[in-house]
Amino acid sequence: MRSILDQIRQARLERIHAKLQDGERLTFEDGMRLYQTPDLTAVGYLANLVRERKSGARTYFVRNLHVNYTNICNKLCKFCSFYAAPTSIDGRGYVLSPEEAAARVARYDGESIREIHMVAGINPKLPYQYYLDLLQAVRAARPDAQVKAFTMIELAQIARVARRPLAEILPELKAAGLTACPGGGAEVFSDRVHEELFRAKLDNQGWFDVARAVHAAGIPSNATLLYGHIETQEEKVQHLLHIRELQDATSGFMCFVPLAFDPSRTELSHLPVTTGYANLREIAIARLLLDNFPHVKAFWIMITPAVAQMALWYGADDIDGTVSHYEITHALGTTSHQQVLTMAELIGLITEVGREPVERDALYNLVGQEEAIDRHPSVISS
Ligand code: V47
Repeated sequence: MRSILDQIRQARLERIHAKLQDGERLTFEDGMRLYQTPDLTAVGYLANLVRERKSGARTYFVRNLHVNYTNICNKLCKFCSFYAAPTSIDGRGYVLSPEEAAARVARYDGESIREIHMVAGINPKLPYQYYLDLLQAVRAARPDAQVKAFTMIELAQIARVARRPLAEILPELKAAGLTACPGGGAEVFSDRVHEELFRAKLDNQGWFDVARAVHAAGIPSNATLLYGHIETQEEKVQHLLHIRELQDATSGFMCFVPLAFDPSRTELSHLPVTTGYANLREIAIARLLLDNFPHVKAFWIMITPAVAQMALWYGADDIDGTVSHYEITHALGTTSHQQVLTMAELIGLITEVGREPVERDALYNLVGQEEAIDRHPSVISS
């Protein structure tokens, strides 16, 4: 009978396996090899070794909800179905006032919410004070929840309208309630893809500069990769290595989130949706290349609960959360557009596959326990 070691040998992953056993860092060539082998079981086995070394059987989840405060956006990214252009006259564009955003959050009064995930379009009309008021209003409505808000793109815009350097405004945003930042806006760090799909958006170097400033201000963040559109395997490996390099410098990233591209209602609607195979492979390869990231997330809302559950054996140790109200996209290839999981469903998904559910807050502190294992370095120092 063929063992997993035979399989690793046949997939020509022996060298990578040996490196992982020795705690040696993987290279660009290793990343390419991982993409080129069709044997996902072998790649997943390796990713699971790293996952278990870092987190054991623990699978993190958070009781969270999403607020998208405006869909008006001047970046016109070809992969996005969420935005309404500032010039659009179809009436789809909206902006939530700080009070309206607070009212959305307050709707969940009586339910335990630990993280409010707040991202939106780049709306050129919003002044600096709006963002401070928004944070304060949401925070006041749910003082028990932490606010994880604003991608690097939004932060660049906030500094632009404030007409002040980021290093100056970040402490003010923090004082107003900003606890952490989500990973979005990174897309793929490739000048070619930037030019093709999101030309008007902050360039790759700009994203890194903002992330560096955010981490220097003691605000941890996530990082993402948007895959499944026009990117190449080389570009994805480069993307992961760039992020790994920045993490070496700042230690400010908590979690990596591969985001599966949903082509529906976008300018790229002719492209197919990503497969379960591709989604598991992205998670596994990210886990293997990003040796300095504490966590890798399976974002169930995009890849479906069924695939996210499998991902817990392919490198992911975080399954996001109960997520109420996600507007950016819907779960791929589904007609149900399931956007909420109850706690019981989420915990059931985790335990069914022999993993241990662990409730966390936005900073990966354990909820309901005195001690925070896995506390993030930049959180301790902040
Ligand atoms: O930057 C836009 C992506 C991101 C599409 O940090 C799309 O925990 C798929 O930041 N298909 C925003 N993705 C969302 C984001 C995020 C989401 C979940 C978890 C976390 C986290 C962060 O959504 C954008 C872009 O990469 N996006 N359009 C689309 N059609």
